[in-house]
Amino acid sequence: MARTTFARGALAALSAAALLALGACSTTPTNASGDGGSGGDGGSGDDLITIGFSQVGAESGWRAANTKSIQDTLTEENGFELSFSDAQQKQENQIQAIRSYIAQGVDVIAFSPVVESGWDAVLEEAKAAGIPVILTDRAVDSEDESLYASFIGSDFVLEGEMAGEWVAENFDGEGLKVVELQGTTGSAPAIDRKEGFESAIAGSDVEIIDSQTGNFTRAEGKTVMEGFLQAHDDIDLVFAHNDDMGLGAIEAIEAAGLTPGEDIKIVTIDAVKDGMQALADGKINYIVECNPLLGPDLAEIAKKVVAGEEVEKRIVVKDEAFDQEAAIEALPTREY
Ligand code: GZL
Repeated sequence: MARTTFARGALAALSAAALLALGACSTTPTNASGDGGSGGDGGSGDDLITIGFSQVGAESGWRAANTKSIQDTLTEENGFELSFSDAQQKQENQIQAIRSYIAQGVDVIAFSPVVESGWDAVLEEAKAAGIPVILTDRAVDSEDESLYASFIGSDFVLEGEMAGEWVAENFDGEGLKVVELQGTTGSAPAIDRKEGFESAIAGSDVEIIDSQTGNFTRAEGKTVMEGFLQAHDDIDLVFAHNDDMGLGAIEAIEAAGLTPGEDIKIVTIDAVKDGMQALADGKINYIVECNPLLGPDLAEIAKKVVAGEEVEKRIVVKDEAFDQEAAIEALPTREY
């Protein structure tokens, strides 16, 4: 299934063309290596796009794959000088990183906002400094869309709907009791996946009997699931907002002497390798993909933005879904 609004091959050709165009009208480099310099070529050649990227953290297999895609794509040979920071899932660290990129005078800033709210002030500072900002993966709830040039990411409401539709189609009429492991509180994927799942099960007799954040991590997903198992003796299914929390739930379910995928069904979102292996093994029952390979799209949009070209405000990454048979088939060639 086509993954994004760009076909992969066309994207590569466009990137090469953009790189040649940039070489012809080299951007005056700004020193993004953090030594406080401004102007000059920063010793990295004078036709590289300096880009500052603030990453959420390293909380999940999805995030590791997303970081690898960005770092493997935003390379000098592709025309970039990348400054990368890991915010350890703290908004204040992302704001600090964005301010440092502004001070360095990079050509473009990109980031995946850990939560939706609280970005207007720092985005206004970037705008005042004339530095375009690209959102990847997660959205911000800023009213003023001029604060960012483009947002590249999946449709999280649709992902929640795809998960809920599978549950309703397979279990409506059975009085199914569901517990929900939510992603990071206040994050776009947690808010939207919850919304989509609830809309898809509306009208069925599927009931969410408990819901709590596991912050997208395996450890916290396990801890919350242990609490659910102590509080409820009628859990039929776990809806986890990402594979990692689902994998933590598997550990808790097995420790309780139950069989994941059978005694308690599990539905997750991401489709990273560990989750797909659990699906192939029958411990997870259905996974909705959230493709993390955003590096090529980000590179293409960053080149266009720096070249002053119009870009799409919203680029929706296309996702698919997997049952056990599809997972077994996909695993051998899966990129992440
Ligand atoms: C989704 C991304 C989420 C993943 C989690 O685009 O923001 O964050 O679903 C990750 O695995 O931690």
